[in-house]
Amino acid sequence: MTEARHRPRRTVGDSLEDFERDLISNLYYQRGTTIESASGPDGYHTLAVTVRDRLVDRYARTAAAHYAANPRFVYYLSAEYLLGRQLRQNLLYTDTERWVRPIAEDLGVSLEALEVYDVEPGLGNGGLGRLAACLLDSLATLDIPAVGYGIRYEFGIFKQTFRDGRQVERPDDWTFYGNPWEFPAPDDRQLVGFYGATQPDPRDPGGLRRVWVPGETVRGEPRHMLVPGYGTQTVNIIRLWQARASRESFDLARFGVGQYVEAVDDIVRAENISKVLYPDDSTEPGRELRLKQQYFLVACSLRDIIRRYRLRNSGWEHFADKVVIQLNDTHPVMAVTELMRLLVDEHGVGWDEAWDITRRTFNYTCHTLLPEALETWPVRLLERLLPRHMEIIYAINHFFLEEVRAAYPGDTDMPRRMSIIQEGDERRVRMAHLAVIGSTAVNGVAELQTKLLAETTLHDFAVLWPERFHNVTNGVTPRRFLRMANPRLSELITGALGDEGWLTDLERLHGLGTHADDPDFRAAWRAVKRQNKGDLAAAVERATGVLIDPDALADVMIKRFHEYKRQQLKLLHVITMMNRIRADPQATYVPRTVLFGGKAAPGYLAMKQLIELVNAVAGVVNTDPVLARHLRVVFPPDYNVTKAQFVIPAADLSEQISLAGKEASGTGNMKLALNGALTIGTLDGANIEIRDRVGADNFFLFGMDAQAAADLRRSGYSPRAYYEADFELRLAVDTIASGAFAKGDRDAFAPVVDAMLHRDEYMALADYRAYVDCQDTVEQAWLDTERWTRMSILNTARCGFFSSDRTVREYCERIWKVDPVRVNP
Ligand code: GP0
Repeated sequence: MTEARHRPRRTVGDSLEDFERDLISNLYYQRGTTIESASGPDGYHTLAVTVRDRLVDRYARTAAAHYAANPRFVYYLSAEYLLGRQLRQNLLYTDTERWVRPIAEDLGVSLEALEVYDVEPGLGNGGLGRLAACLLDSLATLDIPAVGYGIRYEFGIFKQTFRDGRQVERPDDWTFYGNPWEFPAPDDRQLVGFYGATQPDPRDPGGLRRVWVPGETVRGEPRHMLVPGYGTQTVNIIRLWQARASRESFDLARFGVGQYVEAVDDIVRAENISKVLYPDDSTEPGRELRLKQQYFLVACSLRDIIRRYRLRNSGWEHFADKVVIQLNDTHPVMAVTELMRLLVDEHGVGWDEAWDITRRTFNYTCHTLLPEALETWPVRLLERLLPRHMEIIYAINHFFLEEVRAAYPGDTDMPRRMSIIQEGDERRVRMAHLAVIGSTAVNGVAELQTKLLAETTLHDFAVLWPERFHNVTNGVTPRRFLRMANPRLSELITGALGDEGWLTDLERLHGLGTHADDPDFRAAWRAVKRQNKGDLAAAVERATGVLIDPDALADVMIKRFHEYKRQQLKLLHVITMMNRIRADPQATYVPRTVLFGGKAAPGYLAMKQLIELVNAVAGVVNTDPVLARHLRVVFPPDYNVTKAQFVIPAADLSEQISLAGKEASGTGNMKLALNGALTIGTLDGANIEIRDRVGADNFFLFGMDAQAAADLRRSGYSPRAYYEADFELRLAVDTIASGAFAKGDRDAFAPVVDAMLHRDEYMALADYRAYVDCQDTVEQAWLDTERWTRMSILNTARCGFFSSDRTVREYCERIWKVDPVRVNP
């Protein structure tokens, strides 16, 4: 490895001629075909591997630089990643698009036509998975030695289709045509145990060291994908584990007596572990297979981390200096117990030293304020599935509670509240408690959420260990969400600022501020938005058959369907607009297109009904000649990263209307504002920080703040009272109840009406009036085109803070304490 002759050299040329030669050779030798007979997938795969090879060179040099420097590494553990399409990204990061265009043109194919084969790996649900991808992008861009670990689900997030307006889920067979971006690394496979029993270790009689004899073992095989940095040589990797049956799983005896199917039972069971992503966002289904997935990820990744540590280090004294592990939410928190087990049981490190190493190694990010999103696992399940880990949890808890009792002598309630074990009919393990106890730093993802975490969910911990609590406000990568998604605006920005430096130093967007008052620049800004809206209109028509007017106000709500996010509030506004037009068809209205995008968890019936209602409302609005003159409602199915990249550049208005105190951060809010959409939003999550930066004049604020919402709840909230008191609200709810969206069937949406009037868990009705009035203010602002454009420019100009580069820098300085390692060209 250190010998010069073994050092990676540049093996691919970097001229157009080299690229073209490699393309033809890859088509011939990798796909076994020629230009004359190549299919679309042949073309895509060939282009993909040709671009990929440029990154392999950089990766080899990165690996060599890291090996030589033996630096401190960041290991990011996440059950979800939403990486988005790879082809355009890698063309941009290798600066080869300028060659591909003319070559493709020569051959009579377009890049766009090949791109349809570029399937995005949908290995996540929503914000949490996309954040993981943005952070990896920024880590590489900032030359931080880092590896992302995850699961290679065979089926990612389901594909959403609509049948009669109802969400129908189809499997996401994303590897069907093969995935040219990943490299198998079968030599790095790991063995993972489950079930079985524990016994004393003769080497440590009566001590804490024990032996676990698993009842089942499964292999984890890694594949990695390359994660290039922008404008730098660094290429990091993400390692995704796939479950494979261990060699002994094939039951020869059964095969021999003709039980062919039964003979592979164990293989099927083992390989099921990485079969499918759980499609629940922010709710915890708590099934055994999910816990198996979590432990599988953790066990494989920790062994790999230790393997990598030992390449250049020995002993354990330096482990926590060379390794920092970030736990993305509670999903990988079993890593805390697994590292203890590896150190104590397998490597004979004493408990106290092992605990010190473990605690120094881990940090934990909490992404929620919803109690139902904080995972707990039944003790009985853990005892069965991971018996040794349960013992270790008891031991950790024992020492922890001693500390609590010492800090609060005589207080019996405190140990009960802080314990890792939640007592009750069914005793459960609180993963968030284990995470905080086992970590050096705990962070929230926006200022308000961090504050509320410390005041509510994790209050006792924040009092005991205030130094552990940090805020690191989320960010988004400007490469994917501005440069790639919005090339026209990027060009305009680069023209105004003089160079592309803003792409890696997003605060430079401030320089656009002075252009906000230049009429020519404003006109150019508007022209870009108008063109983007034209593109979107064409895509929406293809997807839904509905024509939309590119000059109408593009009002978008794109996110998972969840009650706390309040799509129902948006819908009440749509119905109110409808009712106003019907009441006075001759009046003038601001033309508006309302675009919804998002999936509901397959078991979340209330949200699936709401999706059905959105589609039903769209059906009525779009086909009524009077309504459709002013208003369109569209809901293209299967919202994902690829579609986000189409919608976000075309948006005028960004809907961020969660009940204050519920949305941890939001990141779509940042992407939209960065692309010049104005936000209508509550004081929730990162909305607050966006408003602070873009200025109150350039943000449409409405509704209760978190305090007012909590007060209202405490005083006994009655949605009915709001319904009775507000004529337009009553009319909107009654319109649904009347069956107007179900061909007169009053029962069809009765559960939606019932939920609004009798529960309204997230107090949409309480914020309705403020919201609708604020939408009127939006329309006043929209009519003043020059003013709107100025606001739009200022949103982009002042959102530089929300780059994930800034987020990663904060993690590096405050939590990870890591330094960059430069990779030479
Ligand atoms: C939070 F708890 N988030 C969870 C979860 O299970 N899944 C998930 O996507 C999201 C938050 O809801 C968020 O506010 C946040 O910005 C994101 O995590 C990244 O921190 C909006 O998606």
